[in-house]
Amino acid sequence: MRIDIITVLPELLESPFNHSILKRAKEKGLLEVNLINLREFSTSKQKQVDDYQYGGGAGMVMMCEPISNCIEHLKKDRTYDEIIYMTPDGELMNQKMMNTLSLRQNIIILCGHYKGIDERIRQLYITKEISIGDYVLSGGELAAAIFVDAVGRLLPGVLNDETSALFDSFQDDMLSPPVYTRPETFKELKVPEVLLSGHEKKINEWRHEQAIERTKLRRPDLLEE
Ligand code: 6GU
Repeated sequence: MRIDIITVLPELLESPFNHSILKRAKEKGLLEVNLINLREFSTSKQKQVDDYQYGGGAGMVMMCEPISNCIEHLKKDRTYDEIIYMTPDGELMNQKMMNTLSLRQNIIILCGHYKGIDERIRQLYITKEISIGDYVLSGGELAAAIFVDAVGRLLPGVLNDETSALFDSFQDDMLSPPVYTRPETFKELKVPEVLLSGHEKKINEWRHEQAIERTKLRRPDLLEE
């Protein structure tokens, strides 16, 4: 998978993909992340990318031309399966969406800033709009980083048995059961007996029950779906 991220703050995204699982994904050639500085596609001398909004009101709007120039430039080299705009008024990100998008080959992610982007860019180019939650960030970059992490770890070959995505929270619309490691007793708290039993069937049953219990308590909305 190749992800091209269009941003006015490439520095903000230089580190997040160079550690742990995503680093391995890149080293294995399974994931390529490119940062594109939107300012380089501005046609003005001052490298302007935003302007006052028509109709008045506080807050700048990201202009059409630099974004259009940038996307057209990228499209010369390859076709994109998806051009995603990260925005608080987009569709709420969830695991199902990540599973689907992890099957794409080439993706552009456009990070919004200020009051957002000119509506015509959304009409002309954007194929999907994603929000990471009901709160407002100062820009789409950190949301884009979350997207790349969530999708990158699902690419075939990225995770091994130890880190398998099969049993993730949300993968079956359920939260994960509690987990324990050594020591057996910590500050008088014991690891549940069944996990020490070596009885695989009982352990799996216990984990399943705990997952249901935890989901009922914390996220009953997941069970209703
Ligand atoms: Cl994708 N962008 C911004 N700026 N704020 C957000 C968001 C995205 N998702 C939730 N809040």
